[in-house]
Amino acid sequence: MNGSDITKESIYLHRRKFIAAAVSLLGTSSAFNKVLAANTLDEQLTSLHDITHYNNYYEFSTNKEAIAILAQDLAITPWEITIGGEVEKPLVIDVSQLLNDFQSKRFVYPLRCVEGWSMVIPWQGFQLQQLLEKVKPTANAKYVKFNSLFRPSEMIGQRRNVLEWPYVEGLRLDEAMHPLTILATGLYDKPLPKQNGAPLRLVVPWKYGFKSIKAITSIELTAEMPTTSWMKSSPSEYGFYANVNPTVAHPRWSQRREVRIGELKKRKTKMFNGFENQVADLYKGMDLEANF
Ligand SMILES: Nc1nc2c(c(=O)[nH]1)N[C@H]1C(S)=C(S)[C@@H](COP(=O)(O)O)O[C@H]1N2
Ligand SMILES: [Mo]
Repeated sequence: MNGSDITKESIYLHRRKFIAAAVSLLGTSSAFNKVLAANTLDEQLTSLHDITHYNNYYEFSTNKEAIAILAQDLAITPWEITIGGEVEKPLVIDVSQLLNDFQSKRFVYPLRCVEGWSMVIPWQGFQLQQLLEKVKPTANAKYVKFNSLFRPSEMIGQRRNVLEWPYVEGLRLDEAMHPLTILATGLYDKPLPKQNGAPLRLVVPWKYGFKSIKAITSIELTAEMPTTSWMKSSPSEYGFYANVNPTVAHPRWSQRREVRIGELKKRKTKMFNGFENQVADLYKGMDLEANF
């Protein structure tokens, strides 16, 4: 084969791939097209060092810089995950099997903590939707409840009642099924660091960071809205929805601005953390101030 044939063939193959990709996009929901756009978020990534040394993980400590050290004592193999409640096909699976079953992709998302700082994190993971489809939610399922690990022998922050343990979070089923909602298994092309919630954590990019629960051990589909750890600890400050919203202040501070870790000047916080086009429909007709 001569050089020009090779060129022709590679152009041909390229075209074939392009057409195949275009066809598969046409065949999927517009929501998924928007996810692709989100995946290529054109913002500078926060450094790996900052992502792994400035953490919130109360099971270990309320000191952000201490978590990178304290979390290394956590044993993460084996790690069983239970998925049950209002589902037709409950599942108990080791996380290593889960990683085999679902192919990981890259999702670059901003993470906005309710405290007023943010980072841009290149996650690896898969859509929660894929896992939920596998267990087949029943018609009664309206919410998804997530539990974190309770193991005070290794999670020394659990020896104090700073929160009710285990850490519990929840989503409405349609939020959980949204294509932007992922289970993260890695970041920066490496397995998920322990301080970031290894081996499996939720990431919901349009909500405040506390919804993105780390070290998940069980997922339960429910008919009733679950009460989360933060709702229990301070119901007037932390609601169930926790959508990023610059116009709804926290009772003790404004949410209009945020510090991107690594920068000096504050940025304006964006509605739904920049994902308004993709998620606003979920809350049509809802009072976002009352449902904070
Ligand atoms: N289990 C558990 N998950 C958690 C937390 C926690 O204390 N325990 N903190 C939350 C908060 S407040 C934030 S801002 C993010 C921080 O994630 P990161 O440390 O990976 O940046 O994790 C969230 N998930
Ligand atoms: Mo947070």
